[in-house]
Amino acid sequence: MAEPAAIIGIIMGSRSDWETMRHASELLAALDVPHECKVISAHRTPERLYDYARSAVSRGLVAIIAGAGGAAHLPGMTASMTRLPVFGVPVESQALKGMDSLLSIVQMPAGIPVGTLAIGKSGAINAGLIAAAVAATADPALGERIDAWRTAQTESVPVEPE
Ligand code: RP5
Repeated sequence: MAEPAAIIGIIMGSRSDWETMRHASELLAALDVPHECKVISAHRTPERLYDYARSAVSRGLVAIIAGAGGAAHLPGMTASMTRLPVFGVPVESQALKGMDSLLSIVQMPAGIPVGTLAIGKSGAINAGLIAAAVAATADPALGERIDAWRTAQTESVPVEPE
């Protein structure tokens, strides 16, 4: 049977971002959300970015997760070319530990929003959860899977530290 069409796009500025961004993908897979993962650099492949962002609505995506590090223009440039919600994940950089990525992504000018998550793995997981929550507004069964995921998380927290 054919794979269902992706409704969430995960894009990242480099293959080196995959170690962080795979956590968003794994979260969406756990919730059975059809998604796609692409390497698209705002600086190195600007035309690939243009084509991706411009076609996102017509291809049926409902949200985009964009992860990048350093001079992290990918989320903002993506948001400038689509009305879809864009969630930015600052990837931890070697030189500045992701503070550069965070500030590059979070300080958008009024009018072009990027929902900015935490630096690194936590941000990638939460980006997956937020994107899934967006998709769940039109998919009650997905909403129930998110509720179940949250319940399992709550039940996994021990009362005692040892
Ligand atoms: C950014 O530059 C990417 O998002 C990545 O986090 C960083 C370094 O990229 P590579 O030099 O590892 O390809 O554009």
